[in-house]
Amino acid sequence: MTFTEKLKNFFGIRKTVSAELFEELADVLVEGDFGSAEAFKITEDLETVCKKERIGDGETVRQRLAAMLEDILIAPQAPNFQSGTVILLLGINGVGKTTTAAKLAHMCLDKGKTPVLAAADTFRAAAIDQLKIHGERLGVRVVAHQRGGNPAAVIYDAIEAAAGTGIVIADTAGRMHTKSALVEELKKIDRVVESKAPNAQYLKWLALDATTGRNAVSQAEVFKEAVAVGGVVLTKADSSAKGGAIFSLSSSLKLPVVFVCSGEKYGDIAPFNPKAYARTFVGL
Ligand SMILES: Nc1nc2c(ncn2[C@@H]2O[C@H](COP(=O)(O)OP(=O)(O)OP(=O)(O)O)[C@@H](O)[C@H]2O)c(=O)[nH]1
Ligand SMILES: [Mg+2]
Repeated sequence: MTFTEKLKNFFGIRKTVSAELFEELADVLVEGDFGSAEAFKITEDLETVCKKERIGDGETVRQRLAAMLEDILIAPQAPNFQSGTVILLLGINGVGKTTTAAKLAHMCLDKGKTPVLAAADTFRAAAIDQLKIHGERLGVRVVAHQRGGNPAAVIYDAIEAAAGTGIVIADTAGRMHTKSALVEELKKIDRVVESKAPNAQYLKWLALDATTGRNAVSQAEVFKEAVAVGGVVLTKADSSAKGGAIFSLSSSLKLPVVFVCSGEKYGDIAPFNPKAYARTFVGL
């Protein structure tokens, strides 16, 4: 049973609303990767509202919960792919950074923009080739150096290649947030972009795997602290993730989800919709 099914069942069997329901609900939310303090807070607020409005059936409680959850989520600003934008994708290993870079390039093409992919994962030769293959398929220029090269220099060259009109989409190497040397390297990349394109719209997005659970919050904390990440791309949302950690990104870190990816194809990316996310979370 997926978490959403579990939550759906939880409300389905409740014909009456009692204090126990809210206590149990807090536990269920924690099981769904909600932060525990947040789970207790929201169930308390929910209980207050339900008492005040004399709500007596589980289904209406569920509707109210969905509305409260929606209110927690920060609505992202629709990204504006204006000319000269630099997008830096970062995150831990295997979360879908390279795939997302290709999806964003595809999206730029759709909007009549000229993307330039920067192969700033110089760690593995295969990573450079992976991006080149996407570039060939999409008909998008890929700026790459040799394996082992300086990732900041790759982005520097990509910014030159985009010449202020294209949109640079930089893939970076997967790095554990717990490895400080790797996080330092990211800061260096960030400084180079800031000084090379001081007036450009510069978007730093953290790719987070939807199946990660509470660890997503730790990853976001570290990367936000390091380079002031401004948004999250939630990947692999097609998997049966529990998804409660996303609420903490908004409530504790003030970090909006910008895009949600739900498959491996170029078109499997969509702007984050807080209402849909909150409703799906509770099984509506
Ligand atoms: N189901 C699903 N799979 C995805 C999604 N995004 C990426 N993948 C798959 O996840 C795997 C890793 O994707 P990559 O894009 O290579 O991830 P990465 O973050 O660049 O990985 P490293 O460079 O090794 O750190 C690949 O098999 C992708 O096809 C998604 O939204 N849904
Ligand atoms: Mg990659």
